[in-house]
Amino acid sequence: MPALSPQEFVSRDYSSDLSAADLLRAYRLMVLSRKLDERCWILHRQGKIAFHISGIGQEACQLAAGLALEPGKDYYFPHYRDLVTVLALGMKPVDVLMGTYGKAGDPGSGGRQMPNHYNYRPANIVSVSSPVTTQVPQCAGVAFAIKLRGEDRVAMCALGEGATSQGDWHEGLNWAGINKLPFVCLVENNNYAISVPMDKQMPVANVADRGYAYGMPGVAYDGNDFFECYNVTREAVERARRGDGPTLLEARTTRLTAHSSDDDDRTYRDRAELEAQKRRDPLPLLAGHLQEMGVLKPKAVAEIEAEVMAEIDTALDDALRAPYPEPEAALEHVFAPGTPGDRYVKSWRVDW
Ligand SMILES: Cc1ncc(C[n+]2csc(CCOP(=O)(O)OP(=O)(O)O)c2C)c(N)n1
Ligand SMILES: [Mg+2]
Repeated sequence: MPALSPQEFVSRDYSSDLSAADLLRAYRLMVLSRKLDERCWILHRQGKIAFHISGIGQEACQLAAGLALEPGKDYYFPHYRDLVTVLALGMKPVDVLMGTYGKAGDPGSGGRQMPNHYNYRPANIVSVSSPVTTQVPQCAGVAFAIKLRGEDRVAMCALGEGATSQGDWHEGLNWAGINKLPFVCLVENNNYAISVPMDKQMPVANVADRGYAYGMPGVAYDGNDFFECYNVTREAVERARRGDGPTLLEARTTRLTAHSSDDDDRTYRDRAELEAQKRRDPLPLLAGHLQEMGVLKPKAVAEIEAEVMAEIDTALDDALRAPYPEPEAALEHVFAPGTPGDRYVKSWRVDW
């Protein structure tokens, strides 16, 4: 069964719900994410941070997810590229940078997680795990609990198209389909799993073609067009809220950087392809759209950029000044308090 198009899936123009102020907030979030992401690349190249993995080029589908969910009510299981999603759900640049620097103020893990393993309890953002796709059965499990408890919540997870080759993806979608769960799976298809292109990852043309096999609609859409992304993502979230069951979303998007700070994509990626993809960069596309609508004035572009750069500078100063965790903190949260494992770990004498 081929993937549905946005025209076949979306019942109304949800983007018309967004006021001028909402659209300016969305644009500001996308600029904030882009500039923070670029700053992390610079910090890495200066030898000041250990690792970075980027969302640059994929922000439109990510931002749409962040705006379609209700922070603190719905659950989000992010992909490591989802910087703008977590900012839209309420994380601040300083929270992100605390994680990047492994500081005690890292909101979810207190500095235990790798950079870009986003987690934030106030917005029900459940931590990324390094083995890809573990978030999918976790998300289906949370969606199952939501359904059993009769709660008005939606659980959404995001991942790359390469990660759909893992067994966890098939198991999670199957469970969501069997139980008609309030579950949305967002596949950010950037056509590469590190260096491996899409046609070596799966025998079908679209990830979304597989939705039919799990009893849910699969929708393929332009993941770089914010308005299309918002309409499709809102429809999937509304469907889940109404009790109509899960949806598989496939945002066709572009990774405008190497896989990570530790990858050199010149060894496997044609430069002409990358140059062509830069013409579909979601940030200038959104700016152009908002300017045509008269929502974004030319003067505001520079003002927003200056504001965002100042916010990042302050966040970086705050993260750098913040304390590291105490070494003993590494022994916390390993086992539940009072269990034999906990007593064993606490009995260790460690000469830090
Ligand atoms: C289970 C597992 N296998 C391999 C890896 C190494 N790895 C990290 S990211 C990645 C590529 C994932 O590609 P995709 O799902 O398309 O996401 P993208 O990075 O393109 O956004 C791989 C193979 C891992 N983290 N976990
Ligand atoms: Mg990919």
